[in-house]
Amino acid sequence: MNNYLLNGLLARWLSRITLLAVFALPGFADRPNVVLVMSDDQGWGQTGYNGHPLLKTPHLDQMAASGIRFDRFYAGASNCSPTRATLLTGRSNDRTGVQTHGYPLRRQEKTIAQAMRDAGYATGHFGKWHLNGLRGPGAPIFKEDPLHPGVFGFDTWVSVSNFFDLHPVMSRNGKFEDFEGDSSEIAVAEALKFIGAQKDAPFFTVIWFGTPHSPFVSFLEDEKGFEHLPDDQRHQLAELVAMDRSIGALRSGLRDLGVAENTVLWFNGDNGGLNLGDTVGGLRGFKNQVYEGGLRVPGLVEWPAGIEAGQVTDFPAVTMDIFPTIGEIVGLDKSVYVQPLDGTSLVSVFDGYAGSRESPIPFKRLEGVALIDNQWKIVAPNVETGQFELYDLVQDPQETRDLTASQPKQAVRMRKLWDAFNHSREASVAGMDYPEKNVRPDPVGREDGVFWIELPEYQAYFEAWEDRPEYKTWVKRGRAEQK
Ligand SMILES: [Ca+2]
Repeated sequence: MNNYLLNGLLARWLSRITLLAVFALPGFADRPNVVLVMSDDQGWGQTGYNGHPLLKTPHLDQMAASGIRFDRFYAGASNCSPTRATLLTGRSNDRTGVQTHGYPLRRQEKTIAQAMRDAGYATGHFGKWHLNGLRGPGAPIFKEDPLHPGVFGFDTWVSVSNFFDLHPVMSRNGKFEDFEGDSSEIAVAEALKFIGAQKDAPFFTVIWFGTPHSPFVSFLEDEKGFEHLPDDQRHQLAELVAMDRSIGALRSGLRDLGVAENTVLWFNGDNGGLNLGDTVGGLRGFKNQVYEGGLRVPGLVEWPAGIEAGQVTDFPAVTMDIFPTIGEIVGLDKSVYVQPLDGTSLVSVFDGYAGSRESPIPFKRLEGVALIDNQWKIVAPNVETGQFELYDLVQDPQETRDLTASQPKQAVRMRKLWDAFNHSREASVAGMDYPEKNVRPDPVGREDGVFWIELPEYQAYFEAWEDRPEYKTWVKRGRAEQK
């Protein structure tokens, strides 16, 4: 390490110690607040700061300039529910029971929300949940649902089971409520209400947007500049314009409430972009694939009191890192995690660490697997075939040259890392990480997901919802299946 870097680190450590000394007063009132925000299907290339040719995201760009921007931030999996599970637990998704979208999170897992609630934080979830084993478009969640956000540590929630769009019906701690407006702006407004109500406790707030996931529905005024595009692309980008505006509302809302300075605001995507125009910034592959385009997503962290502005890093980071990072910042006990964790704390990266990552990042969703160890990546699009590919992501970020034959030592080393993870993953799948050393059947009939239209409690709403654009075809389908 050179002297310059050492002095820089020392200065930051000293300022952090000062910060801690100032904040080490009785009680927890000055511990940092945390707001975790996640978009739904936003590709790595779909931000202004990353050079999208048409889309402007001034608020995400400002957030990037005010904190640290991760140019190699990965979703923990290539689609929705699995990534959500990795974020809440710090563990690769298969370990948690969430093998693909629509699978429920096991109640034997321990979540960041439970840990924060137990540490004295007010906890809130706003938006898309998708961890209660329900498939189909986002429906409001019943208070009797055995896997609602409250079960996993969120005391306050305004949530839907899956993606949601304009003018949604959502569930406020189990009470159904109609909303008017853009889904991202609604989620942010509800989150800010929750944050503003916290007078004594620090807050842990999770905002999971339904944007820019299908159906692609947007306000006409947000389509400016995209008029020449096909309908789906035009609406998808317009949804992102509204989402970016909601990021602006969130950042200014935190400032207006006087809490922005000591709030960790984290933004990232939940999986790679769709095959829908310019979404992945030239990377290979799309959502549901384990090439970079399916996994690499926007990733930004802003925390004025703890992160120097204007940093850009190519340190490979992943949604599994969020729990251990917040755990280090807040000082959570190691007992809050189910082991093994796959994530690692990024606090040193926030402080300017530019070295390599110690632990590799594993990915597995159904038959698609990959493992990243700094510049190296092995990929098996279908692990059943036993065929792995090897890429050097620094020399070849587009994954065009399989180096398995020309770099046999690396290929063997990476394969060993994968095999070691896979062995450990199999033990987790069998329940060996839990005190009972097995998997509790959990809960009735939802182990691999169920469409909500099949459940009697939702069928009771068919008449009320049959004209809602987001449910129309689903209600029809549900009635056809009932016959
Ligand atoms: Ca998604």
